[in-house]
Formats: sequence, structure tokens, C-alpha cells
Amino acid sequence: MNLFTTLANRATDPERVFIRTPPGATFTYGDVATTTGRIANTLVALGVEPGDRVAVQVGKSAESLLLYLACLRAGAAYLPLNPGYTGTELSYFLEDAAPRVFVCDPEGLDAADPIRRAAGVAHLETLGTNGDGSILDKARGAPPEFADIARGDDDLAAILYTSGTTGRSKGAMLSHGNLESNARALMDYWRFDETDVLLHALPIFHTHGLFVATNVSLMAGGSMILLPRFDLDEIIRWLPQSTSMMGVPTFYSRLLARPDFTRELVGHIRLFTSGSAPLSAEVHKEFSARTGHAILERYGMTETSMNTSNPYDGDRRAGTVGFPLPGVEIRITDRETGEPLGRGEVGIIEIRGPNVFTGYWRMPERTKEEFRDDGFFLSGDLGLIDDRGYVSLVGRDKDLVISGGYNVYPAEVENAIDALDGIAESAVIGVPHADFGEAVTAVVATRGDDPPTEEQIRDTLGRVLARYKIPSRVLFLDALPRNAMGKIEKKVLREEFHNLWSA
Ligand code: MLC
Repeated sequence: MNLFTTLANRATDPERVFIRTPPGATFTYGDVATTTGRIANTLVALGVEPGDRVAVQVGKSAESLLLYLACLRAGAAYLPLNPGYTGTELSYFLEDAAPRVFVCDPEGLDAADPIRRAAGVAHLETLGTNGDGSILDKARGAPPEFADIARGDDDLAAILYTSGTTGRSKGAMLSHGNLESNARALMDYWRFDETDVLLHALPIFHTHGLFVATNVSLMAGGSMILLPRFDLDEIIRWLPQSTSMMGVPTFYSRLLARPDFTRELVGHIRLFTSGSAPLSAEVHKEFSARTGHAILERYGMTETSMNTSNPYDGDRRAGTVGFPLPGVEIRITDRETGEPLGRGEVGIIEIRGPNVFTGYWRMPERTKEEFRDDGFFLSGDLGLIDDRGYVSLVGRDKDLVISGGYNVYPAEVENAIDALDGIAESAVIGVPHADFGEAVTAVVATRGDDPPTEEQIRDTLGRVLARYKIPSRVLFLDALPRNAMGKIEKKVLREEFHNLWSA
């Protein structure tokens, strides 16, 4: 079934508030129905047909969520993009995904126009964060009634790009069935219902803020307080009116640094969840001592949405990501032989279930490489399942840095550094960082008489890469350590610079 039809089923009362955007505006379930209907009609009038991509790079707003929902209704594939992406990054996504429509910020219109023309995108529309923009202007003149386009479970609902180990981003295709099954599993597992008020401070161009937070709230018939970003003062202000919050670990460590973050402040909250990056056992412990709440840590990926979760009732164990969600199968296998391993043994985490994506957009070979013949997806994470059935992540089989919950693939950053004059070689690693978990760090060897400085490297990268991918430090060595095979030994570098931020 069309995911929107399922999600909207529960909302029996059109007067109920779905989204509140402080300080004042509210969007009821009735508004959701009419505005998404108008936008869906507008998309169809622009020539959007089922399966067409609609790429969106805008600031966070209630309307941008309604645009996502309208795409579902129209049978289009929603393709959200980080507003921080540079023109270089944007042009890759538009050329690869070939969307029918690209929606950008009103301020970004002039810069976006040549990029979308070069990519052959037929329509350019805008959407601002104050209810402004050409797509809403058009929608206001369109009828509110819209019959949701019939969609099957395997039909494409969204494409989310994830960078790859080769440096080339891959579009993970999520189907209506993938998203529906995951929203239902999480709603039940985490007991979301119509009395819930979710404090939403995550970005909405990733699985966490878009699907986990929004789909679950909507399916439960609950409501959300939608903040434009994670701002500590605003979080402290709105926590007392919320029943739950979903965050990345940085949210929780920053809250703990605030003396006014107290047990009383969160008296009304029933659930804090954490994901997208490992939550340290110390933060888990300190949070529970301060507030009486055990943060519920869960494990997911762009390709699979959520896979495992600590229990709602029962022991939420720090350092573990809990049990496979209902309907999701997890097995641990030997990385060389592919043989399943026993309890307590560390291997590759493999995942199978209705949540697992249908493949990478226009990359059938890559898709094939990441699946076993029996349908299990190779996560690239290393983990184990203990005697009690809890899954723990112990590392990564792929070269990946997670900074503040954002995934950064070193190859992409290394390629950009290597393209600069005066660079002989580079390696990008994650270094432990108190605020971001890991900080993107570059180690380079230069050549020639006039090598670039740290500042010059960071500035130049800033023109082609989004801010969170820019190394927070660039360190210089005469030559990078290599093993007998000639491969750069990142392990040696990680050990050498382990204390860069704690020293
Ligand atoms: C911001 N900056 C970052 C950064 N976030 N740099 C590195 N890594 C990050 N994650 C930059 C800013 O642009 C700024 O640059 C400088 O660092 C200081 O910013 P800040 O004010 O301290 O950061 P802030 O804007 O508060 O952002 C921190 C944050 C944010 C943790 C709130 O990164 C965030 O919202 N992360 C959530 C990511 C997320 O949703 N991931 C889900 C992926 S889905 P300058 O130049 O201005 O100083 C997924 C699947 C799953 O992984 O299981 O969930």
C-alpha cells in the first residue's frame, strides 16, 4: 500500500496537532491532509509520474516534511539532500538521480539554476522555511483532494545517498514496504501512541530524523515539536512539554554539560533514544544517574532503517544495541568464509528483513556485492551477539568515520585532498573527540617547494565538500606508514594520533 495511506490511517481527528513549530505555528492532521494533497496535485501538474525522483535541498521546516509526504502520495521518490552540500556535490546527485523536479531554498535559486540545467532537470522550484517558495505558491492554487497513487510494497518511496568506500555516493533505494514495516515495528517496540509529543531536533535529510522520527510519530497519530536544529537552550525550553526525544550521542553529552539539565526538567519524558553513532557507556551511566532515564540505544543504517533496539521494558544495556526488531534477522558471520559464527564471536553483521532496501540506484553490480545469495545484506559493521541475545557493535569492516552522527567516507575526502597541488599522499582517519565522537582528521605528506598549509587545505576543501566532511585537523608527516603490500596503515595513524583531542 502507499505508505502515506497507511501512515495517515490512524489520524481520525483532523483537529489534532501533528507538528508544532515554536514559537507559535501548528499543523493539524487536517492540514497535513489538505496541504499534502495540494502539493501532490502541484507535482503531478509539473509532470511528475510514479517513480520519478523529486530532489529536495532545503532548510528544515514543517512544510518540507509535508513535501516529503506529498511525494509519497504522488508515487514519486523523495530524494532529500543536506543543505550543507556544495555545488560540486549537488551536481553529482542531480546527474546521478535524474530527478524530474529539484526544490531548493529561495536564496539558493541563482546558484542552483545552472547546476540543474547542466543535469537536465526539467523543473526548479523553491521552498523556504517561512511558508514561502514557489512550490507552496503553486500549491495554494491547487485542489486539496488527492487520491493517493496506488503503490506496492516494493515500489520506490525514497532515495537516500550514502557515501561509499570508493568515494562515489550510492543512492539507497527504500520502498514503501521497507519504510512501513520499520515504522510499525518501532511504533510497537517503543510504544508510541497518540499521546506522544516527540521533541524533534534532528536534520530531516537522513533516516533518523526523516523516517524514524517522522514516520513513527505520524503512524502513531502523535505529535512533534519541530526545532530547526539542535540548540541547547531550545531543547531545555521544550523538554518539559515533550514525552520523548530521539538523538545522536552528541545531543546527550551536550545536555549533560548543562547544569540546568535536571531530573525535574525531564519529568514528563517517557523515552530517550540514541543512534547513528556509538553512545559511550559513560554518557549512558551519567545520564541515568542525572535523570533516572536509561537511554535506549538502537542500531540502524541508511540501507536498512532500524535493525536492533534495546528493550522498552527490561535491561537497556550500555554498550549494546539490543535485540533484532520483530521481523528482522541478524546473523554474525566470518568475514573470510561467510560461515555463521556462534554466540560471543566477532564477525560481520548481516541483516535480512522487510526493512532492508531494494538496492543502490543504477548500481546493480554494487548491490549484488553487498548481498549474500540468501538475501542477507552485508552491513560492513563488525559485531557479536552475546549469551542473552544482545547485539554489540565492536568496529567497522569498512573505512568510515562517524562525526556527530554524520557518516564520512575517508576516500571521498582523500580524493579531494590528493587533487590539490603540492600533496604527495593523504589518509583520512577518525580520531576520538569528546563532542563529535570522532573528528575527521587528515594526515598528509606534501611535495614540491610550495606545499599548502593546513589552513589552505581546509579552505580549499570547503569549496567542494560539505562542512562536516572537512578535516578538523590536517597533520603533516614526511611519508605515510605503509605495510609490506604498500597499503597505507591507517591503524598506525589512528594509534599515533589517538590523543590529539584529549591531550
Ligand atoms: C556540525 N559541524 C560538524 C558537525 N556538525 N562538524 C563535524 N561533524 C558534525 N557532525 C560543524 C558546523 O558546521 C560548525 O562549523 C562546527 O562544526 C561547529 O558546529 P556546532 O554548532 O558545534 O555543531 P551543531 O551545528 O550544533 O551540530 C552538531 C550536531 C549535528 C551533533 C547537532 O552534527 C547533528 O545534528 N547531527 C545529527 C546527524 C544525523 O542526524 N545523523 C543521522 C544519520 S542516519 P563552522 O565552520 O560553522 O564552525 C543514520 C542511520 C541511523 O546514521 O541509524 O540513524
